[in-house]
Amino acid sequence: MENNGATAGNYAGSSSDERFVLDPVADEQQGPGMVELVHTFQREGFLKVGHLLKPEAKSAVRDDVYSLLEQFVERNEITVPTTGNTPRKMSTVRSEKIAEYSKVIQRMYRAPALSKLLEAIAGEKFLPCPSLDEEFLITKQDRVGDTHGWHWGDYSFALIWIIDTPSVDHGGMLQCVPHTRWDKKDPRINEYLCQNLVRTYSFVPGDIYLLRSDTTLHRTVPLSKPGVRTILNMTWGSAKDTNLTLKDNDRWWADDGEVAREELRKQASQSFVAGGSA
Ligand SMILES: O=C(O)CCC(=O)C(=O)O
Ligand SMILES: [Fe+2]
Repeated sequence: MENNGATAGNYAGSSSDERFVLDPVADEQQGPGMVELVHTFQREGFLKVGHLLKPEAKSAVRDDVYSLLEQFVERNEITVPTTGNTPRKMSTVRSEKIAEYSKVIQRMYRAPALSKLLEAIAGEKFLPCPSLDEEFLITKQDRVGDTHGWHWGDYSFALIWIIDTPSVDHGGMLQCVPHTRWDKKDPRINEYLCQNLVRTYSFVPGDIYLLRSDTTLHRTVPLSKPGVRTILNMTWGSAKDTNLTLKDNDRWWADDGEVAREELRKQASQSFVAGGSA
């Protein structure tokens, strides 16, 4: 789809981010409504928040995503040892391209109205993502078997905008195990799956969810039929993330990703030769 200049233009010209980003219903959530949202997010590490954002904000983001996909899409098919060799099979637009060429995503990410709302739900300050290569991610899954396999995020919070999704009989739902920890040397994902209940969430286009991504093990169910599932990920850190240094070479999406991807291929073939550890 063409980038909708009128929508982006309205956004750029709006006198207040607040009025553009938040639906009036967001104000009504202060009080008892908000308490329930806070508890659900604490309990599940997941919360749908699309009803709190304006349709204009969603359509401006959607137009931006389509335009970025047209220009910068790359295909990734890899398994990641630090998550127990779970697969990543999808097309992506990497963070730096989104930051540099987006029309509204970057500004939306920095809108005080948005972070204020999300901070009220999470009960913590949202800090800009410490790594510029993880601030944003667009993923498009459209082949049978496409999936964002089981993983955790390096940083505390992700806001995922569901741009396209097929119906649940195609797959593409999100599955979560909250209150779990990522040990990159020993991820034990199958143990977590055996010991915990897995929640599964379905979506319609226009849904947006907030995820406590560093302590919620999550994946998308592989597509079992051709269909299109497109999302935008915005990532924030919290206070505990500010001194985090990422040593493991598992940053397959990054600008120097070819080095990481080569390393991952090597590790995967070694663990295959050695009988596999995951
Ligand atoms: O596609 C989704 O809904 C999940 C995306 C995700 O986990 C990620 O971008 O890290
Ligand atoms: Fe994730």
